[in-house]
Amino acid sequence: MTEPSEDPGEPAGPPPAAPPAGTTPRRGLTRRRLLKAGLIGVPAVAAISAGGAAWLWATADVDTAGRVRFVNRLAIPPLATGRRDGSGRRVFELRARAGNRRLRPGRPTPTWGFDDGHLGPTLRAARGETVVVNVRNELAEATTVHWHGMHLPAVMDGGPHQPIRPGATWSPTWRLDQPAATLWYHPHPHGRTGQHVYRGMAGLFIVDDPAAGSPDLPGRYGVDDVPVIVQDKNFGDDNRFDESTPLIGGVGILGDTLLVNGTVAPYHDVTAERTRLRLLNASNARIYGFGLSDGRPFALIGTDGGLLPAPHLTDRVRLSPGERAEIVVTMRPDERVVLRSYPPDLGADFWTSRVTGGDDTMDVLELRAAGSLTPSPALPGTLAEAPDLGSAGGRVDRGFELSGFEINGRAMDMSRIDFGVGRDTTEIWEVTNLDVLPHNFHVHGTRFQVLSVNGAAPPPELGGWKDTIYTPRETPVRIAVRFGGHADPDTPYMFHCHLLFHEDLGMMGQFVVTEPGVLPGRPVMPHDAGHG
Ligand SMILES: [Cu+2]
Repeated sequence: MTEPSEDPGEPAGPPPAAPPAGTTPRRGLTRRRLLKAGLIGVPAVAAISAGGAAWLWATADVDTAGRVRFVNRLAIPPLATGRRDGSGRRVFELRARAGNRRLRPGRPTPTWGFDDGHLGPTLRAARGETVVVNVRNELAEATTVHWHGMHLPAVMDGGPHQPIRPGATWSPTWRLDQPAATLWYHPHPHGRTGQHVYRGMAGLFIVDDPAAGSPDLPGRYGVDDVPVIVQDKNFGDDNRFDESTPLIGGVGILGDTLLVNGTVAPYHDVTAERTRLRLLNASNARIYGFGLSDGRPFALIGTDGGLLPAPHLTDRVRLSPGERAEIVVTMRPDERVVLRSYPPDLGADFWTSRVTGGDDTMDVLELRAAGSLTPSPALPGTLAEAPDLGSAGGRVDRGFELSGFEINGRAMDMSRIDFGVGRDTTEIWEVTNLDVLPHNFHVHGTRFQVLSVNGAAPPPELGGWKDTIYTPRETPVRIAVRFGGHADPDTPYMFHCHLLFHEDLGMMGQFVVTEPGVLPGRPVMPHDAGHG
């Protein structure tokens, strides 16, 4: 546990006082400096001397455990429930724009985001509703807004084929038809996703499903139902985000400072016995192994696509970029406990793990329980129906090999549709990471059931709906993917590695959903689809 520190109170309205820094990562010669020196990259590892390798080994990890003074109240993204239009549709407004945030003492940090210029509001709507989101781009370059985890027509998906030019407004609309889940939105411009997300463009989209007879779970937004959007940053001169991509590791930016909902060194005042945390890994490359600092177990209740069949009591949850987890933490009055990221099991060799964040320990968020806590009901024994798309051992319809920043030997080409799938069909896919490097795998416009991992039945944490899955090296992951009712032979959905550096390098492909017997068409290329 970290020593409690003075509570400076919530920063007043704009312009807020600079919050105390709070973080002092242990690191002598930073990895970042090494990388800027161009010393290392995975291919270069073999070329460096044994002594150099030992030195790099000793300096390549980050450890902030017990070193973060939690002095800043956790910001809660504003909740947006939109307005009703004349047709009964729920209408949201989002403005993509640049901003400034006082994240640390000294100068404000230039950021990007939605509405107030950093991150974005939490959009919330119910299954069965039709939503419209008017996204106005006030940035100086084109961007897109992708609805990660949403089931919707490909033209509404917000991938690289739906750029929003500066000054333009894009108004996708779709009917929400999927179980309650914690989804999110972020830019997806071709080749620039990493930069836009790193600057701060990300927000939650919570789907409710009142008709499903929602189980009795903590549900007071920002009180005992708390968004936890985790991003890692490096700060450079004048408190600017350091956007330089290290050569070491081969996964892109790994930051030494965590922001939760845009807050450095955050704490949250806990006022109920049970608190639900909606964890989102909105980082470019970092993979987290979330746990609690005193080792207490917590209940994992939901993953990417919705609630698990039943709560899973555990003390760790691994999240790769794009993945979400909902956990419920039980506390007693006056307790303090830290949500911490422990070295995640990457399934990688020692060196790769070392240089891709696999040995890093980082304090995330301190939970501070009040002297008396509102009683919370016990967790229900069952939460949702288990996915039922298939079982392991059947035929594999399609295989995906992740290797060399390509999928099946091909890099992303916006004008090439890799394959078509039939509307209202289910396919079994097998995804295998053949690289030394960590990758994961995300499919747009749908959700999937994990059938097996390396031939074995999936562990409980993979027993619910997913849309993004970590793919350890040489470990075939078999998934059953359902393609719903939105057919469009010319507008593709994406499948890709969600490590944004890899995605931007082209580790992505495109598929279309077609009516039975209809062949894939040709994508209509947007004028400004190229690199900005
Ligand atoms: Cu990757």
